[in-house]
Amino acid sequence: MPARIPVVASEAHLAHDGLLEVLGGREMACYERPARALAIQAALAADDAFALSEPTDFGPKPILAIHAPALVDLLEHVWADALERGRTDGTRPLIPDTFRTAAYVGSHEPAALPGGLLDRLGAYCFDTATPIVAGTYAAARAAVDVALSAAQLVLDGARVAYALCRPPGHHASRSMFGGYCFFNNAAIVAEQLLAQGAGRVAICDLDYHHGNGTQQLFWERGDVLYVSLHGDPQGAYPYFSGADGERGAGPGRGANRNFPLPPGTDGDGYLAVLSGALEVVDRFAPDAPLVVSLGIDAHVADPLGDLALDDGDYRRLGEAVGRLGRSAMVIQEGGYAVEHLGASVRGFLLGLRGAG
Ligand code: SP5
Ligand code: ZN
Repeated sequence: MPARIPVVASEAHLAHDGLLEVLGGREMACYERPARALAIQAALAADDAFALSEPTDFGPKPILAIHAPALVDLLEHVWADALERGRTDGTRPLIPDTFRTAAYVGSHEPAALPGGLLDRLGAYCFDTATPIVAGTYAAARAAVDVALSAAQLVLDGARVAYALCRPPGHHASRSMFGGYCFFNNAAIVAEQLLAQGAGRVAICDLDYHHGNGTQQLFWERGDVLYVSLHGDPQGAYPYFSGADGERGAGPGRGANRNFPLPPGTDGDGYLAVLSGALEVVDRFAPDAPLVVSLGIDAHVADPLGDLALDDGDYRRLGEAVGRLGRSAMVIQEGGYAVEHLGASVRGFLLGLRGAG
């Protein structure tokens, strides 16, 4: 029997709950909810091919290698600050209502930010779908520890490890949260691999949505390759990034590759594009384990996506990545068809590890 696949998970995400989002002018229960991670954990715990463990505490330092201190500080203190100032009664999540967009700031920098942290939120957030509650900061910190712990297991010899991160990360950039994401778990892992001696790290992002945060973080970096398959931003969130022509800049020129997919793309169509993306990874020749940002929202049943993969296709995706013959750490991003998450993640990981 092949070695069991390590799975790192934390319970801290359970308190990132009671979430609401505003979509299409409607307030609704947030799609990004604890049941997602619970479903994945239950499916993996029921199979002895997997070995569950808890994360170790890496502290704030690896987060500050990727994110601005002001963002980390804001996320840590905004809930208590809003309570103290009587800006919330604590029964509703915090969602910014006024956004400091580039056009707003214009040329009259530097703008003094308001003292109230709730008022400040819109200077660091890009959507109305990323609610903050009392447990959000601790959950986001734990998700980073989950990702770093899984990475450590691969560095220690596992060929594949899985980080059950919640909240997800790939929409978060240096000074901006959004898209259900607060800290960019995959980017933090990539930076950590470099700090531990790697020279070239590749991130392969299979979430349905473009990882605008990851792209932005490494846009001018030649030491991190970012390759993403996603719904075409001509119609798919996050709308303002993810086109094929976005290839990076300066030393990062060519180290960013986007593969937008038309609505209705099925498993065969996805795999055909994926093989081209994996060739880009292979040519980049990373000298560190592969970092996979895995979303399950390309699934046909996903309420936010418009692609057409099924549970079995995720095993084929894992097999395709496995054929690179590299070790890999898989980091959970999105995926909202809760009843399909367990089987799809399990299939991906088994496919990735391979039979042997
Ligand atoms: C990590 C992740 O998957 N974040 C995704 C965030 C999506 N946020 C809301 C997208 C709104 C798109 N509206 C599409 C409605 C389709 N019925
Ligand atoms: Zn997504």
